[in-house]
Amino acid sequence: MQFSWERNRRCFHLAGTPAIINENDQNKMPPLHFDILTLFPGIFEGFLSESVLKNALDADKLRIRLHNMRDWADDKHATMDDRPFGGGPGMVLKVDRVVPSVEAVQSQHPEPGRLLMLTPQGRTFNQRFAESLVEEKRILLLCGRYEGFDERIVELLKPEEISIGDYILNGGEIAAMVVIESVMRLIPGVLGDQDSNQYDSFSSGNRLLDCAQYTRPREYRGLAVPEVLLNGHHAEINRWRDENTQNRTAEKRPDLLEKHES
Ligand code: 6GU
Repeated sequence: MQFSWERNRRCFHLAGTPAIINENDQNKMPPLHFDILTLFPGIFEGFLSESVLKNALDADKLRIRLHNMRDWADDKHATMDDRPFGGGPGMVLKVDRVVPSVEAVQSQHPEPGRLLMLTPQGRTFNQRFAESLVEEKRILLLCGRYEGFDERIVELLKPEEISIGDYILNGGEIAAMVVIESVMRLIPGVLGDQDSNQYDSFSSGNRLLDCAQYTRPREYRGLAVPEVLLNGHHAEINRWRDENTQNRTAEKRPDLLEKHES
């Protein structure tokens, strides 16, 4: 991918040179496609142009289109928000701006994408949810700002409302990045080692924390690496790791053990 943003009229298109997809090649999955609707597309710039995500876009393992929601505001000030009826602090995203922008993006594709609205009111995002998203063809991420969305946006669009935790951010952009990064790791072939995400903490292969890891030097400031990891005895190493996983989880995240057992 050349990181010059192709400015279409309403969106930046970010993808590698589209690979020629051989329809007969059953092994080639069509790339997962994210549409992002935001008032601040620039927030995503560095995120999409570095490291694993850049490589995945270059390899056409996923495609991302960034849309500036403001492009659907037709008055000269491009007003996206307004004061809340009934008074109170903050501004509310306007239903007559947001709904047409979502509909326009959805209609760019033959089938609508799975619509996720990033909002602190949403259900908390987790690894299981990420695993369900990687099965999709298209996902539309709708990022809010200010005090929130006019409630009629939710009534009309019926999005899945997603939060990334119980704290307040200025908008949904960082949450959208969290969703994209956690999902793209699950796309086959994105990580170097095919299996390297399978046993990640919280994944369906491992609902517990990872075991402790060490690398050289063998001793640092009087702290030695556990002897068992140095002896090359794989059965013993695996036993130590299983035990370490249980102990670490019991100590740091006992709530995960309770869930694991039930
Ligand atoms: Cl998705 N949006 C905002 N504004 N704040 C949040 C959030 C989302 N998730 C946690 N806090």
